[in-house]
Amino acid sequence: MADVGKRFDAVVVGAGFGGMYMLHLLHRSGLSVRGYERGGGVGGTWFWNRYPGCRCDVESMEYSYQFSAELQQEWNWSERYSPQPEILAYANHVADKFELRRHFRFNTALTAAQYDEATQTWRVCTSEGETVHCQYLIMATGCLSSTNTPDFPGLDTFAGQTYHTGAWPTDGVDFSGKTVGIIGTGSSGIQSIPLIAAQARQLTVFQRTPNYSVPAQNGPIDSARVAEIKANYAEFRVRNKAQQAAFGADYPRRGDSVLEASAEERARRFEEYWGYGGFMFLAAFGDIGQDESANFHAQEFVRNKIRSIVKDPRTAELLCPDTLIGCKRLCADSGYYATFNRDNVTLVDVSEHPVEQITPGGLVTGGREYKFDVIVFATGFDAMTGALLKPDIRGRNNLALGDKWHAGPRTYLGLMTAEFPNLFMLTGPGSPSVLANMVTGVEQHAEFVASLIQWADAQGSREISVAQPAEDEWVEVVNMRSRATLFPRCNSWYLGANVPGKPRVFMPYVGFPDYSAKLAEVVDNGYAGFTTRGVAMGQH
Ligand code: NA7
Repeated sequence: MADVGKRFDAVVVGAGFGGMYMLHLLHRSGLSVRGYERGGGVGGTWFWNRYPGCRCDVESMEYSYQFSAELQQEWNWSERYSPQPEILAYANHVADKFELRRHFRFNTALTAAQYDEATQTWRVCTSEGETVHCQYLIMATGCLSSTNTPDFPGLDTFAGQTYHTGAWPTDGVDFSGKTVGIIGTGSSGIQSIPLIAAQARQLTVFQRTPNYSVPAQNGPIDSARVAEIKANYAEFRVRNKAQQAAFGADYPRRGDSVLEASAEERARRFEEYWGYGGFMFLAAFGDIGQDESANFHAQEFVRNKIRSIVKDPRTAELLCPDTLIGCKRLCADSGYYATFNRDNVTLVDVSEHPVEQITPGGLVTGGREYKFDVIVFATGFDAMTGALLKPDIRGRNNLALGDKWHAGPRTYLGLMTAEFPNLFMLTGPGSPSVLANMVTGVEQHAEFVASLIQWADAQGSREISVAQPAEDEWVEVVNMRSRATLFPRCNSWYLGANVPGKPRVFMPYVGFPDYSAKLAEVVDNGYAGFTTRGVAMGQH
């Protein structure tokens, strides 16, 4: 039965890695906590993204919780990069081990939340008709959880099946004997295309912008390496947290300039890093992310790889990006480019002639209709702000979060936004979030929020908020850091560029170690930038 009027110390929204750990910490510290999750189970991203080939682009030994040494030791990964089913199994294992499920209401989304100044609590409404009150509201709703399906005319008229990679059916999809169209060649498209191609009768890929992809070089996990890491997991974690993106500590990030290297050394180094696989390709030289001419050499290497893999020269050229490499998130694949050598795969460039219409039989682009049994949308997400702005969240003076953020998100540390007391975000815009190992990021935020709540509680405070100047300064810091990189120079979802009408603001904070140092400094200075207020005790 739906709860109406019940009161909790805290409500946590989302049962992904962030929400599960946040709930665990708050419950352990003695607070009454209710969790809401719109999915039917735990796992967040890994609950929804069940498309074929879905796997993490951070290595298995790194993409996991570090708060429990026992958990770290007992769990065994089978591949260097974990496939989605294994990560989902891990999330379920964590939920069982720490008895988290009983605190969550599943298949229940947050629809609205309103702050009540008089009681210093949030009134929270859900899709299932629950209305509860809580002191603290914590949005652990993920950075890539609100799917983006472009508003194609005729979308509802299609007679076949449509699927979005980010909301894949629990039972999977059988493409055998089917004629399939897929729109989108970001990470989800690049991971799923080889597997769909292997099953479908015919696959047509609609590409608006080619993306750079480096082979993941995935395979069975190296058991000797696992033993080595497990023998000293804590130190491994410390090494990783000292990295810009909080992963990849054990393979050298080279600091020298590609521009100063000889042609032979450039070729040798890029080949070595291509062979190692994944994101580390960008660490082959120190200036790929900073300098456009340096970046060009890395681009050329990948373009030449594409040309050497893809047999049809016209298709190869269409697959070659001409943008900065690493500016959009680099993709890690298993056999993506070679898939275009298959007889049953066709690439259609929609950069000049967009998808005009979905018809009952398929879709139209460039004045031609393509017929399909199934259309897959690998069209990405309303990243970072989408899930926060979906519910109607209102702070002081009935201010809507959407109105406050009409020109882009504004936060202090990616954790809170002024005028919305007692509302926290985990890995919100303005924190390293998607530019770092997400599990490390959510753990850091959950621990920070739990400590801040305890600290405020110890002072008799019932309200935590952010001082406006602290937020304004932080927004400037985030902007300044992104301007020192090449990130703002392309149309990525980091900037909201993939969603029509979304304000163009670079959302993540660049650099996990500096961010961690900032959090430590804030704590050392008595949670500088945050303010507390108590009903009984008056102003602090
Ligand atoms: P992405 O990386 O945002 O990719 C979405 C793709 O869909 C991208 O190729 C887009 O082209 C394409 N797209 C979006 N709208 C359209 C329309 N209207 N017509 C044609 N093509 C379109 O999302 P993913 O799910 O692949 O990956 C997201 C992250 O998840 C990834 O970075 C990893 O961190 C995990 P565009 O490039 O915008 O021209």
